[in-house]
Amino acid sequence: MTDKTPETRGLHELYAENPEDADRRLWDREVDPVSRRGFLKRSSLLAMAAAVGGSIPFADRMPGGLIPAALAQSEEPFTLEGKEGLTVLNDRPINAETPPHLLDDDITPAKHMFVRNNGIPPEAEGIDVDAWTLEIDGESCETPQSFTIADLKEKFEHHTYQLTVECGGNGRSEYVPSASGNQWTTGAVACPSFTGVRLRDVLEACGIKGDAVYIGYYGADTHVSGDPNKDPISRGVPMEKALEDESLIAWSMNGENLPYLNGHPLRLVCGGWPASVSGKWLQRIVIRNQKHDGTKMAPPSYSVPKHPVAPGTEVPKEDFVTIESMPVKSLVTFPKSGVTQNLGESLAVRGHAWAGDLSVEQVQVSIDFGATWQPAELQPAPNRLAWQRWTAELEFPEPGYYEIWAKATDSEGRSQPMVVPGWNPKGYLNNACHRIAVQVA
Ligand SMILES: Nc1nc2c(c(=O)[nH]1)N[C@H]1C(S)=C(S)[C@@H](COP(=O)(O)O)O[C@H]1N2
Ligand SMILES: [Mo]
Repeated sequence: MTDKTPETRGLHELYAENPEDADRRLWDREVDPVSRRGFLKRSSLLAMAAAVGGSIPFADRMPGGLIPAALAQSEEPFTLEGKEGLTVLNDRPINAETPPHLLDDDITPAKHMFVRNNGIPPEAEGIDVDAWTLEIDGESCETPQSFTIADLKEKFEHHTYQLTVECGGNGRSEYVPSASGNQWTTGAVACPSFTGVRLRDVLEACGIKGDAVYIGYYGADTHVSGDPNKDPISRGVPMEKALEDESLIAWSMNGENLPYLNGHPLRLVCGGWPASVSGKWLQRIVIRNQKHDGTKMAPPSYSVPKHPVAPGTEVPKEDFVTIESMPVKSLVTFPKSGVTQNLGESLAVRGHAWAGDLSVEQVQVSIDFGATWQPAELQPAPNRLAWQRWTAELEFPEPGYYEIWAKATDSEGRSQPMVVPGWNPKGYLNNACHRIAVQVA
């Protein structure tokens, strides 16, 4: 791992002494998370240092809530490097989602791909692409091997797929009682084009023993506590998913290096499943003879109750199942919610729909709060596990306030619910219909 900068060492020491107190002293600040400009609620020192343009030697003496003058006196809103227009939900660690109208592109540009970090990313300056290695081992690996990125590029065939990656907690903010975790609305989803080698080809080159059932990943990010023995996250997928054509070890997104916050220089991408299985800053993959037992594999992480439960129910660990394929879902990406439309003119509406491992069979739209539905035009996916474009032309009968609702149905006949679906303790899998507002004048 890369060396820690002085300011992170300060933070880690504070955590070691008294995590609660360190948290309160450094991060808890009652700043309105929406209107705050410049500085962020519970900012991490790394983000703060990046924002002010250098390390902060006396960071541990900064009063909680202090907005660095470098930011307070700046007209520029706080931005994440390489990201534009994202809503930052949290920055310890950094988590940011994309407003729906910025997801309108067929292929999500890097600047609009959401960021979900469970830990502290490896320091950007410390990432040496030429020296980066990927270890393949685990009890069900016949011949453990280590590959540089150049080895991967040279030894295996390259493949490019557009892949939908959606955080399992996308939509969490709508659950009542609320679930802890990032309060994603609709923007923890993206569908960029990834290039890399097939996970299958690399695993097969190392030999998969007959008893293999699962793979697990490890990344170069570190636990927020600073404890080097803890992983921020280490998840994986069953062998069948790992061996699919579209499961990639990728170095490139949309023809460029992966963005730093999205896992540069190497990441796993298993489209259609909770994006938490797509390990970033990928350093090691283990082939397991049992279900992977890394951090955030055990319930309640990325798990839902086996059977529906009443909102607020406490669910025993043994009653959970791990989330696999994500449910059918769609977004209205054009126009932006709140537009004004002239009466008598038709409105071109569009968006995307996706359905985990399945394809989308139909998208319907409604302008009368779901009383009647009309079919949208639906394009096939460019490849399996990529979202599908839908379009519709809508006419409005009279002036006033309308909502456009969109509803997708998957290839097995399951549709999106109009209301928030089955409550679960961690607020996963909210695939309720997306809607936007239109004023017709
Ligand atoms: N190493 C590592 N990989 C990770 C994570 C992480 O925190 N560390 N977060 C996971 C989760 S929960 C999600 S939703 C996706 C987010 O990918 P993105 O930040 O590129 O959008 O990465 C996954 N892979
Ligand atoms: Mo996630």
